[in-house]
Amino acid sequence: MIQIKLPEEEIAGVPLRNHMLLAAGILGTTGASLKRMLNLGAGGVVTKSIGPKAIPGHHGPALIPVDGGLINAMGLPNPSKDFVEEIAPLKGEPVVVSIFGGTPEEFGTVASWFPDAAAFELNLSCPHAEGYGASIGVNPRVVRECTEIVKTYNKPVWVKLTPNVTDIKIIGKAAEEGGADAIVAVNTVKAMRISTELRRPVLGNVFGGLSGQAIFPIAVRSVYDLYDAVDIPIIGCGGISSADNVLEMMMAGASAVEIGSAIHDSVNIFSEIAADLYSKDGIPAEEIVGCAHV
Ligand code: RRO
Repeated sequence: MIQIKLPEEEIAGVPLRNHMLLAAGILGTTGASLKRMLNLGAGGVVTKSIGPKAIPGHHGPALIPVDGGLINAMGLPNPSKDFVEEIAPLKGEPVVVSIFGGTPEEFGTVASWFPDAAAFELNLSCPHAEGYGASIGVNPRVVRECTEIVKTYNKPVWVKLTPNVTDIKIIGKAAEEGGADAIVAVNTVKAMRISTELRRPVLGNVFGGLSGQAIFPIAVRSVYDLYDAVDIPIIGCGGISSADNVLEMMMAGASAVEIGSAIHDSVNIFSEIAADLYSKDGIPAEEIVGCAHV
C-alpha cells in the first residue's frame, strides 16, 4: 500500500495535524469529547451542528444499527449559543464549527457567535430536518447565499453537501461561487427501516440518514464528480474506516477526509489508520489527490 507524508501546509485554510478529521455529530456536543478525539489522533474535529435555537431533537428510536452502518434521525439536537462556552477551552485548536439555519441570515447569526472557530462547516445536508439541511441545501441559490453570508466573518467556509440530489456538481459549484473554501462530500443518505413485527417504521422520525461502510461507494462517486466540477479542495466523508479508504478518497479527489461511524467500532480509529497511512518516507498526498481521474 502507498504511504503518504503528514500535511506540511494548511488544508482548506485549517492547520490540520493529519488528513483525518472527526466528522460532525460524532462525539461533538461537548468540548471534552472533542478534545479527547484530538488527543486520540484526530487531525482536526468538527462539532455537532449548532443552530439558531436550542432543540431537543427527534423522538426515539433515533439511532439503529443496520448491515454496513447506522441509520440516525437525531433531529439536530443542539444547545445553540450555549455551545460557545462549551468549546471556549479549545481556542487555538483545529476545531471546525458546524452550523445550520433555515435562512442565510440565520447562518450568519450563528456564525457571528464563534469568533474562535478555525473554520465553519455549513450543514446544508441533514437528510431529515424540515426547513433545514438538505431541504434547503438542494437549492443552488440558497447554498450560494448561505456561503456568501458566512464568508463575511472572514474564516474558511466549508460547505457540506447531501448526496440526495440528481447532480451534486451543480450544488458544489453554487458553494464555490458563494466563496466556499472547501466542499465536504457527503452527509448521510436518506433511508429507513420497517419493523415487520410492529408493521411500523423503526425510527421515531420514520426517515433517517444512513452512514458507515454501506455508503462509502456513494461518497467516492460524489467526490469524483465534484473534483471535475470545482477548483476548491474537497473533504471526503462517508464510510471511511481504513487507510486504504483514505487513499481511495484522495485518488477520487479529496484533500482530506472526515471519519464518523467507524468511531463506533474503535475510538482509536485515527491512530490505527495513521499507523498504516503515514511514513516519513511517504509521498506527498498532493501527488495522489485526483490521480484516478480518467
Ligand atoms: O442531527 C441529525 O439528525 C443529523 C444531522 Br444535523 C446531519 O447533518 N446528518 C445526520 O445524519 N443526522
